Amino acid sequence: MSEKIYVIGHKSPDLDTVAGAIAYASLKNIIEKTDLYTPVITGNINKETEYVLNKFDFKKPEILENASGKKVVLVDHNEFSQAVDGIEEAEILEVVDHHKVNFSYGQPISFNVLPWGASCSIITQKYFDYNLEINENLSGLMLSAILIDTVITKSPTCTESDIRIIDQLSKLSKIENWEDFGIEIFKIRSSVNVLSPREIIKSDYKDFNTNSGVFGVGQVETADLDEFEEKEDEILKELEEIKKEGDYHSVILLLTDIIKEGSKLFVASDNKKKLGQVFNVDLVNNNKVFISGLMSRKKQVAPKIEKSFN
Ligand SMILES: [Mn+2]
Repeated sequence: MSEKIYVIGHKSPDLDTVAGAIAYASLKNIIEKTDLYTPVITGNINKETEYVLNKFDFKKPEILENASGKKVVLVDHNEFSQAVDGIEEAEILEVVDHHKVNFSYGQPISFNVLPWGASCSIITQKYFDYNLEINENLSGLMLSAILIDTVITKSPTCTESDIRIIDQLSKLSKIENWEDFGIEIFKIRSSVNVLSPREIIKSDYKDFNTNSGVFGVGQVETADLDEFEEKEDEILKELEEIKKEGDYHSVILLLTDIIKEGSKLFVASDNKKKLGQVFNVDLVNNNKVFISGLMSRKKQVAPKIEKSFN
């Protein structure tokens, strides 16, 4: 028996990472006429991912704790700081992603990065390129992931290609009104009453390295910011805790309101003045502030902080 090839997304798996691993493993198995490609995840999945997997009849992928010595394909990330433990000792065969590139590897590999709104858009396009059929459930799964990653096309990361693919998948999955369907998934994501402040911050959370240390950014999209009002103080306290534990210079939560199209920024930071300057707001006297039009961690938050703290 040949060795399994693990298709895996980033830590703190979100829907695009999980759906991307499932869809890409299945595509690779078809085109290479094998069953060695196996979708796996780095840890527990969030609520909307569980909901979508159930809805479209997919099993939750197994958790791979450590990739050391294993063959892997990376989807939806390329930075080692966001990858499964043991990645330094893994054999990386391929990367399919839509994030900024921070990757170097000692071998020539297939490296597919496009500046699109979701990994699942890139993977859907690959199915089209190979003329492969995408069944109703797989279409629904990938459509859901693209809707979440592009904030129902409202994120500045969303491209014309994503919108075309959303339309195509919506036909294939027989989900006619994808906007309503997107809001349905976001409502599940932000039923906050049952979530602890830490779960809110960590449900979709990423670390970034700079010359002046590490910062972390969590993001939660919601159809109603007011739902979070009662938890704001606890969220700020928890950010301070996480900052201490992880030796961060800053930890940030973006609560993104998909209807108002802006985000409330919550911060714990050693340098609130500098961080405030990044966004043109006062964070010295306020640990939270609403910024209109701020929707994307990837485009509007992480690169700006990296630039200013490097
Ligand atoms: Mn993604």
